[in-house]
Amino acid sequence: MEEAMFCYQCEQAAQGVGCTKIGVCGKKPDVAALQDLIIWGVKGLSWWADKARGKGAVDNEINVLTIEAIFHTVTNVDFDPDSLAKVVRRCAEMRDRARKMYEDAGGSTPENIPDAARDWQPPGSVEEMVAEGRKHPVKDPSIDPDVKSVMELLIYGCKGMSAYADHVHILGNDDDEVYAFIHKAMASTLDPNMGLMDYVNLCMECGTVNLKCQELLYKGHAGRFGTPEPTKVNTGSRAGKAILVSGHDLPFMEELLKQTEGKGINVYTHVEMLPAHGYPGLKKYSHLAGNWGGGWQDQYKELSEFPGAIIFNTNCIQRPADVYHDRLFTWGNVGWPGVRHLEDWDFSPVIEKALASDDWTDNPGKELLTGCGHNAILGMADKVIEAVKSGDIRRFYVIGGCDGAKPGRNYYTRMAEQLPKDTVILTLACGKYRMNRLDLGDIGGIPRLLDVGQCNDTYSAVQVALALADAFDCGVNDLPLSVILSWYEQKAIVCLLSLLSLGILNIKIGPSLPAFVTPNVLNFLVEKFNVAPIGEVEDDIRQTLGA
Ligand code: SF4
Ligand code: SF3
Repeated sequence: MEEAMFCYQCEQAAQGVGCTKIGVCGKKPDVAALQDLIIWGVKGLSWWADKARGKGAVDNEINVLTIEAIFHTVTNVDFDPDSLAKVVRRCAEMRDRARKMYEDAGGSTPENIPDAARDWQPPGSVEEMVAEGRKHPVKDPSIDPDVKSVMELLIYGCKGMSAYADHVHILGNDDDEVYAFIHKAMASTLDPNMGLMDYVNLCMECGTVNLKCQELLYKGHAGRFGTPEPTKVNTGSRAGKAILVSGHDLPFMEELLKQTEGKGINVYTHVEMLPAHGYPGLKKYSHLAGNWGGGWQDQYKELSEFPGAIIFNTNCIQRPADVYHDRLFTWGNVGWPGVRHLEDWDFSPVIEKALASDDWTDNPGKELLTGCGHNAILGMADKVIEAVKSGDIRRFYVIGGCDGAKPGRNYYTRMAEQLPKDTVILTLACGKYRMNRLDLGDIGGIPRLLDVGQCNDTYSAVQVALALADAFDCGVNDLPLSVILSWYEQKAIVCLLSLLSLGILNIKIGPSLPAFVTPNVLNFLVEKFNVAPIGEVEDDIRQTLGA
C-alpha cells in the first residue's frame, strides 16, 4: 500500500522507522508534503544563493527567508497548511531572486541546473501544492542508503541551526558565515557527485558553524539582557490575570513584559522559556512571576490547568485541548490550524484575552534554580577546581537535551537520582524537566544540579568544559566529565554535531537512536567517536565512574 507520508526526522518516528500514515507528533500527510516541498524549495534557492555568494553577492532577505523556511519544517513548529503554503511561495520567489543576483553579479548560466533550482512555480491552491510536495519525498531510493543517511543528518543539522539563527536574526546579531554555510550545505544535497565522506565532513562543519551561531545568540542575549545569573524561580501561581509564554525567544519575552507592565497581568514561562528568569534585563520585571508545567509533552494537561492566555513563539506546540483553544496564540514560525497567529510585535490580542480570562489564585510552589551558565560557574572556578583536586567532586555529568513522551525517558531522572553525591550535573534544554524538581543538594556550596540554560546554551556548557580542560591542563576527553544526551528534534541533532565537531568522545544518546541513521553510519560514529546508546542506569553509572 502506498504510504500517505514519510518522515523520520525526530525521535518519535513510528516503530523507530518513520511515520507513514500520520506523524506521532500530529503532523498530517498534507503538512508533511508541504514541508517536503519547502525543503525542496530551500535546496533550489540555496543552490543559486551559494553560487551568487561565490561572486560576492549576498542578499539578507534571501538569507532570512532561508532560515525561516527551514525552521517551519522543524518538529512541533508549524502544523498549519495555509502558513506552510505561503512559505512555499516565498521560497520560489527567493530562488528567482537568488538566480537574478547571481546573473547580475556576472555569473554565466551553469550547465546541469538541478530541477529544484529551475524556474518551477508553485500552483495556486494548497491542495495542488500538496500534490506537488508528494513528488519530492524524503525517501529517494536512487541514493545509496548510507549516503542518504548522512545527507539527512546534514539537513537535520541545518534545521536545528536555522532555529538558532532565527533567534540570532531577531536579536539583530546576524553573521553571514551562518547563512553561507546553510546555503552551501543545502545546495550540496543536489550535487550527485557528493559522496559519503563529503557529507560527513559537512556534518562536522555544521557542528562547528552551529557553535558560532550559538555564540552569536549567547552574546546577543547577554548584550541585551545582561549575563545570566543563578536565580530561583517559583513554580506556583500568583493572584491575578496571567499569560503563559512557551518557546525559546527572549526578545519576545522582553517585549511582552514591556507591553504587560502595569496591567495587572503576571507573565509565566513554560518549558524552554525558564532560563529567561536568569537574565537581569528580564527578571527586573516584577510581573515575570514564575514557571508553569513540566516538559512540552505534558502541555495538554498542564495548559488545561492554566487560566489565562497562552502563546507559543517557537516549538514545541501540540494539538490544543478545547478548554484553552480560544486562549491560545502562535507567533513567528509557529502555526496550528484555527489558532490565532500574531504576525508582529503588537501583543494586544493576547493581553486582551488575558484580561478577559479568569484570575489565577495565590498558590506558591516549589522553587527551581536556573541561570547557571558558564559565567556563573566559572565565577566560582576556584572553588570548583579546589573541590575536584580534593576529591569532593569526583565527576561532572552533562545530562540534557530534549524531553519527550517515551516512558524510557525516566532513565534521565533515575540517573540524576542515583549518581553518587560527589558528582555534579550540568543540565540544559527541556530535558532538564526530568530532574529539576529533585533535591540533589550541594557540594561545599556548589549546587549539584546546575541549569546552564536553553538548548542553545550548549555553547555555554562547552565553555565550562573548555575552561576546566584549560585549568587542569588536559584535553576535554581527559576531564572527569561524561555527556549523556536526550534527543527529540533537530536542534538536539545539531547540538550533537557541535559536540562531535569538538572531538568529544563517549557521548551516550537516548532514549533511542535516530531512525535515519543506518547501521553502517552508526558503526562509523561508534568507531570514530565511541558514541553509544544509553543502557541501564546502574551500568552506565558504573561505567562512567570507571568503577
Ligand atoms: Fe513522525 Fe517525528 Fe516526523 Fe512528526 S516529526 S512525522 S513524529 S518523525
Ligand atoms: Fe525541547 Fe521541544 Fe528539544 Fe530547546 S522544547 S529543546 S524538544
